[in-house]
Parts: sequence; C-alpha cells; structure tokens
Amino acid sequence: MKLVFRWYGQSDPVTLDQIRQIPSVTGIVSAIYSVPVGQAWQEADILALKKEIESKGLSFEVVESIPVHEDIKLHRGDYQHYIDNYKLTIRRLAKAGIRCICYNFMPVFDWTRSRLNHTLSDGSTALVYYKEDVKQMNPTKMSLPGWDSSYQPEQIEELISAYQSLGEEGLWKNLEYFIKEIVPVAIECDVYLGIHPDDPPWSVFGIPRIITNEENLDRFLSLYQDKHHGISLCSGSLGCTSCNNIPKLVRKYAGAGRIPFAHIRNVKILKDGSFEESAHDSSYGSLDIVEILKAYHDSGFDGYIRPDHGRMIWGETGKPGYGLYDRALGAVYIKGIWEALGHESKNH
Ligand code: DNO
Repeated sequence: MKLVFRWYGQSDPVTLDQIRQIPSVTGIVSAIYSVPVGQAWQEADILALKKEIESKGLSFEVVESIPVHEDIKLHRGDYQHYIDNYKLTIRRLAKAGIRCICYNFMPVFDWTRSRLNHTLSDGSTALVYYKEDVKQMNPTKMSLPGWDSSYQPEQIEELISAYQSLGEEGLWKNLEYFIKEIVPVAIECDVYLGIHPDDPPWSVFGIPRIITNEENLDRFLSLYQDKHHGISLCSGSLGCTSCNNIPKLVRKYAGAGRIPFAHIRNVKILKDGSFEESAHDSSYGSLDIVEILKAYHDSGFDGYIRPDHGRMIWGETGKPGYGLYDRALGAVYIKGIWEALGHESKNH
C-alpha cells in the first residue's frame, strides 16, 4: 500500500513542507482546481503541479477528482464535448505519470453535511449529518465546500427537477454511456479509474444517488469487466449506514483487484441514522478500522490509501475536513496498523 495525503494546491492552508514530515506519507493526491468543470486540463498546469510536489520529495500519482459535468450525468446538451475533454484530461494525466483517477457521479451535490463545525465532547469540531436538519436545508440557498459554487439558485432548481425526472434508471443509463466511453481510454493509458461512492449513500434533496451499496457496486463494476474500471472505496461514505459491511466489501472488491484507491474515515452512526465524523481510531466511531485494513492487507492490496476527513483539533482552522493535524494522526494510525498486520502475517 502507498500512503498518500490530499492537498488542495497553493490555496491550501496546509503546506507540502508540513505534509512531507508526516511519517510514511510518500505521495500527494491533488487536482487542478482552477479549471471550470467540463474543460480539459492543460498539460502545462499538470506538469507545474507535478514539479511542485516532486520538488518536496513527494510523488504525484493520484488525482482526486476530475469532476464530471452535469450535462454528462444528464446526457444532454454538450455531453459529448465534455466527455471528449474528459478523455483528453485522462490522456494528459497519464502522460504526466498519474496512475489513478478518482471521480464521482453524484448529481449536482458532492458530499453533504448539515454542519461543518459541530463540537464533540473533547472540544474538537467535526462534520456532521443530522437527518432532521438536512430536511430543513434548502440547497438553492446554500453551498458546501465540496459543491460546485458556480451555479445560480435558478440553475440548481432546474438541475434538481431534471434529475428528479431522470430517476435512478435514467442515471444508470447515462453512467453506463460515460463508462463505456472513458474506460477504453484508461485501459489504453494504463490508468486506474475509481468511482467515489455517494456521500452519504442515499438520495438527498429528492434526487437519485446510485453508488450506494453492494448490489449497486456490483452493477457498476459489471458495466465494464476490467481492472482499470474500479472503486475509490471510501469507508466513511459507504459506512455511514450500517447496511454496508465495509470489511466484507473490501474483501470482495480488493480481492478482485477492483479498488485502486482507499479512503479511510471513521463515522459514528446515531440512533436515527444520522452520523458524526470521528477520529480515525476504531473506538471513536462505528467502523472497525483494524478489520477494514486487515481486509485490504489479506487481499494483498498494493494501491493507494489516504486518511480521509479529520476533525479540527488543537485550535486549527482551515478547510472543513481537511486540516493537517487530525488527518496526520489518521495517517500514522493507518500505517501503524498496517505495519502490525505485516508482522502478524510473517509470524503465522
Ligand atoms: C470529500 C471527498 C469527496 C471526493 C469526491 C470524489 O471530502 O471524499 O469530495 O473527493 O467525491 O470525486
């Protein structure tokens, strides 16, 4: 496994100099954030980012994410043009040495939370999803850090109603079209594509979400039988419902070589199905992180792993979920477990 860390580029309050000092982190996960969704990334920008990362002794082999334009998800308007740009970006990234690309197919909104700074009992703050609060939220009048903020309220309204009429089966059909277009390019360039599960893995604001559970992941993978078509398995996204058994999913899909990229995040599921993000350590959340990592280890996983959202601790302020300290603790926790698993398997 290769331990990597997400970095948002020069605007990120966390610096590469800080990241390079986290024990065992060898690479960066990043993207070109200045390009409007749908446009191809320029070779010069990719190479400049790579150069900056490599100058700090870190590798740049994973991109998260190339966003998918809504016209592709809705299969309307300029979808073919945006798919062609997507392919061009894949080719350019591969040429620059990128081996793994994460993306998602969530309509309009990326990850959704009701609060970004809920204070936990130890005084740290975390992202939370309280079902009752989400019911009161109006997505046309707000924005979360993972969302595309370029839309006007009327555009969001129009998109929501377009997805409501498209429905789940319509979204599947459009995903299938997209996959059949881009996976051959990934195969040709030997780049591993990993879809990120929907976060949370259920419908929000009445629009369909389909990358949510085992049955749908099976269906997704069967769209193209090739290892370049896989999953960025995010334990916290799928794991915020106890219907998903993460160690079981990891054994199944990592065992089949279909997980190029793993996100390790812990969440605490509450009685009404709401959840709070927690420290990575198993005892703080509902997920057994040792069991999850053991499933990867037993499967001979040699892909990329990154710690996912962290809480804000020690007075840090910054990008919600993406501060330095708690994610660094997560990285070291992951590495510690991995090392112990290696010793255990040697001694048996
Ligand atoms: C949240 C992230 C997601 C993820 C995208 C991948 O912090 O895990 O925003 O990067 O969904 O496309």
